[in-house]
Amino acid sequence: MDKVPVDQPVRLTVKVEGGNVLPGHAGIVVYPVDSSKFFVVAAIAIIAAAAKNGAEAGDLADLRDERIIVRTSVAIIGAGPAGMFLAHLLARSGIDAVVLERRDRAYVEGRVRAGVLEQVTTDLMRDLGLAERLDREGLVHAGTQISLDGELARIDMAALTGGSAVTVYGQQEVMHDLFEAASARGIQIVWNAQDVVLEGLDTDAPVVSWRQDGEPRELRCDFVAGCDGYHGVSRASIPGDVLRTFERIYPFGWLGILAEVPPANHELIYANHERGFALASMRSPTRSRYYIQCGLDEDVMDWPDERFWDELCLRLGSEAAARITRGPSFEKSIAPLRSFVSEPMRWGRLFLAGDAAHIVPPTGAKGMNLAVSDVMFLGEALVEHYRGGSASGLDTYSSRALARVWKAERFSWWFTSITHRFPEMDGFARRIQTAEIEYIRGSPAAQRVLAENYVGLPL
Ligand code: RFL
Ligand code: PHB
Repeated sequence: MDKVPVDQPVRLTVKVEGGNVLPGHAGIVVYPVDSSKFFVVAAIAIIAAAAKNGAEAGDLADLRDERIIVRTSVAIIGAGPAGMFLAHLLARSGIDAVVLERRDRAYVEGRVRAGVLEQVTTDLMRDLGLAERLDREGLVHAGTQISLDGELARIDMAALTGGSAVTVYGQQEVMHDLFEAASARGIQIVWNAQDVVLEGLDTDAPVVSWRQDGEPRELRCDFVAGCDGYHGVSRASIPGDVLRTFERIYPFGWLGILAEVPPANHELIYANHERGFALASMRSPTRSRYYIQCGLDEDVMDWPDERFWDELCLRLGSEAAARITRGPSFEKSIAPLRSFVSEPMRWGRLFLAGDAAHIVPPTGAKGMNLAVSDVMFLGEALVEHYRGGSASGLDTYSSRALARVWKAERFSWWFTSITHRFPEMDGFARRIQTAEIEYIRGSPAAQRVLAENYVGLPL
């Protein structure tokens, strides 16, 4: 009995003879780590070790304290967009994977984050059979508006990029679709996995351990995909002398609200105003998402709805403000802005993907889309490894992913720098900024550069 699928507590029995294990009498209780299926391959090894220590049939009760050891091909840390898209990519190719998530499903699905999906992301959702609701409810945007001190100009992204567009569909909806399909497809997710520790990453037998309801658990695997976001454990498991990090912290944040009111405009408006940046976005024809640049030390409590609406209207200018419908916000939060990249994105058998490896300021709407392109590269490399035994995709993963990451970092940094008010900004800096936006408005070439980055560069 080498591989045992476990749906519920199961008693395996084996006979111990002269330190060897034969089908027979000794017992071990194996608990599932989650309600989903696990393959327990190490039970015999535990019993064999105990037998060598003199244990006999019927004498193995203390083995219940042993770690439950399960085995999979790829351990995925984190059930955010990176982890879940990778889980689906691997499942489609029949590669075993287990996703370990620190929080519960409601928490992950409830996080209000991204809103704009690149074509690469929507194409992948279609390819994975996850796009039924996206195709029904997603709002395809062929253009976007840039406002300078209240004066609007449209960038026709589709015309400038040969027909590419972005789709407004909230990250919460994406996560919902990923989780629903995961249950239907038997993708294993362990929720509430506490104190995850990664070991043996520089060997060919990595081990992931964690606590489940206080009980120790262990997962042996061939590879670990570190998809656990900026604050996760994966990047921190890479030795400091291997990792190089690059960072810009911006001296402001975004105060964002969600309100059940129709959007001001059918396309997004990115506004540069002398009082600071503002963004008019949406989630649906009846739900709006608005942001304003704010100080890092500000408190949402100091921003009652009326103050927010007043400031938003000022920054968007009278033309857009006239179309704003005010209403009570049901979500209000402040997010800091950061550019961050860690290199390399691979160490031994650990592969970082998404926010675990890099962060962009949200201005370019790139964070989740980059997480998706990372795992497309990684998924392809893992499939190549398991199908043909070739390691070349795994070997080039880091450089391939980083090449796209840095271009998105550049774009997000640049778009942030031309649309936000910086504390040290003097007259010269402000005039350079307005000249840059005026140049974009007047130059199809400049518009095209913006558009092709915004809709997403090719893989
Ligand atoms: P996530 O989403 O942070 O998921 C990581 C998961 O790992 C879990 N985790 C652990 N699990 C086990 N053990 C541990 N030790 C763990 N530590 C952490 C976490 O609980 C979590 O579930 O990373 P991922 O998958 O790389 O996805 C990244 C995206 O979520 C992020 O880049 C985007 O939300 C960024 N973003 C946007 N991206 C876009 O592409 N388009 C947008 O329009 C866009 N707008 C935004 C955004 C992010 C924003 N905020 C709040 C940062 C707007 C905002 C305001
Ligand atoms: C959003 O709708 O949340 C959103 C849209 C565009 C961005 C960032 C966030 O650039």
